[in-house]
Amino acid sequence: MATITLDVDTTTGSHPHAKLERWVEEVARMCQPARVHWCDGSKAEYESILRLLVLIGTAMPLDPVKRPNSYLVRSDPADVARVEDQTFICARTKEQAGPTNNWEDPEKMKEKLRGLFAGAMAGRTMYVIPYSLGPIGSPIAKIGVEITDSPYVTASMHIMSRVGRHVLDVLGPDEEFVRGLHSIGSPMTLNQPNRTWSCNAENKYICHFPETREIWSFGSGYGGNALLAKKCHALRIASVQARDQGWMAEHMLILKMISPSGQVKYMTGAFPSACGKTNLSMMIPTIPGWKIETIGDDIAWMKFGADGRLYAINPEAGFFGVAPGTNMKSNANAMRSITRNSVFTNCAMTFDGDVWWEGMTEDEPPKVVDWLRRTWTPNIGRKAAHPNARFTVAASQCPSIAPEWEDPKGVPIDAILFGGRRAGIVPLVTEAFNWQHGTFLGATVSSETTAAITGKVGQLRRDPMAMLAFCGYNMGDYFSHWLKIGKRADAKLPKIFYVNWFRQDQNGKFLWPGFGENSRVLRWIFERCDGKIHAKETPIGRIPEIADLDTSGIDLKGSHVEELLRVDIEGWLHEVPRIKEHFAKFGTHLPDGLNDELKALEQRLQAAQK
Ligand code: O2Y
Ligand code: MN
Repeated sequence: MATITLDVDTTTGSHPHAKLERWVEEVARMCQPARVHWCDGSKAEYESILRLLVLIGTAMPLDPVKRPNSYLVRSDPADVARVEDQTFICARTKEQAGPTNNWEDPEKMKEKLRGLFAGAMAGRTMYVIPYSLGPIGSPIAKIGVEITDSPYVTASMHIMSRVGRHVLDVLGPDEEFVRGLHSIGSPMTLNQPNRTWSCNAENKYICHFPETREIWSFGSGYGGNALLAKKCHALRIASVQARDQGWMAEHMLILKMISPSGQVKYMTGAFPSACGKTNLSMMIPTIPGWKIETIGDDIAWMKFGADGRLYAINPEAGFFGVAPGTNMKSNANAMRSITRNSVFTNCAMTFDGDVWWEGMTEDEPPKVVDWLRRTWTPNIGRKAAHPNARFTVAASQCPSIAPEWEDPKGVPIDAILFGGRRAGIVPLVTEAFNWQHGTFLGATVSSETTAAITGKVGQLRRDPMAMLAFCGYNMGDYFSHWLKIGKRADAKLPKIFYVNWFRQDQNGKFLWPGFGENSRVLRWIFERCDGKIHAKETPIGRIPEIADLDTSGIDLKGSHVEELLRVDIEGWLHEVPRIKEHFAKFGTHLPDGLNDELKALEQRLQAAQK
């Protein structure tokens, strides 16, 4: 085996975390790296990893005046996004993984993975990254350790989570931590061609072992496949921990809304991809006197406090946002966050050493280098940036970040929002009658696909609670967990709402202006939480009275507002069998409460039709 440098405190002898140390040794024996580096999370460490990435051609420093301390990384075209068809939940039985996950027997999968990982890190450095999801020491936070042979992943983990020795200081010898093992699956051998991004495109496996709280990821170095703290730990494994321990791990933004009189409400929101979740979390309201601050843009962990309220933390420390479409109109706070200390992946590069992507500027630049390093000019017939190009930046750099975003006790949630992209029938905003009805709304979340995600436009995809790709167990049981949360005797639960910014007129034009104007809808939600305003009871839920939706100062026809809030009874009756079909997938795991809600909806609609 190669010589291993255990970069630990040799003055005090061996590492105090014997279990962790044993696991690291076991992995090193299997993967045969040239060296082992224990990450301390320091700035110097981050800088030295980036120097290395520049040296090997993976990263390019951007112009230090235009974009100080920032880099552009270009991946292999075969490694540009999460691979859902190669993502597995290796629970003991297929039924435990449920109908929406790929499943493989844990022992069989481990055997395959052991074969793939054997010698996979030869010639490379194996980084050991202890991280905390959530503020260190928070009662809601959890600890994980990722082992990876990718310096890009290590640098990204520095931004996206809280990394370093201080994490180990709070990890007791018997405390549970999630083990994440990652390799790009490309050992360095003699005569190997010099690649700036190595991966193993033919053998990608993103595997979760919920019983043992393990993640094994092979072959990809990109995003959600490789930064194991994010989707793999903070959602798939955490959702299982949350089920077992009575809390919630959700694919939700967290925002704080402040009224002109200084009253505060905290809201979480779950939206499928391409619905503007990051933009909403950093939104600048257009209604005078109102403010939005950001707690998180992607994941929320919620636990009951002693007062019976649900308290949320953002387990992450950074944003890994989609670059294309991000601009000063859609998300000024994101644009201001990424002016420095940022890593960009698969964006285009301008000739003066900055990054560019479609939609970033009103006018397209005359010429850039595209993400595949080719010259790009407008009208060339292809994109300059990859549609899944990303920015990675510390949350602390966001101008709208709330001062309490790292409060260890979390923030008390007043409202939970669900939403999707629907051209018809789903009103601008609907309030659930109660928690069970809200769970039903979440379980039926649907969105019409955009070209950026699937290449197919307008197909309806059900994405319950926006967790379809991220629930680490049977989704039917996940619905039951939601209902169980609502049955806690002393619970003071958030209200649940469903929003749709994407309703269109007969000509396919959006009826609602979106972006900062969405604050008008959040204001109605805010005031409903206070019980200050009345809402109209309809068969699908509670809807604003037209007069209560603040549309002052926007150019919106009265007929458009009516259409945005119209409950299309015939359209909803047509929706019912589609929901039945969706629910049928979960078989006996579908909780009765959701079937009851569906029946009650149908009856209310039929009564309204008469
Ligand atoms: O394609 C990837 O690897 C990134 S996916 C992602 C990144 C940040 C936030 N959300 C997502 C997602 O797919 O929901
Ligand atoms: Mn996400």
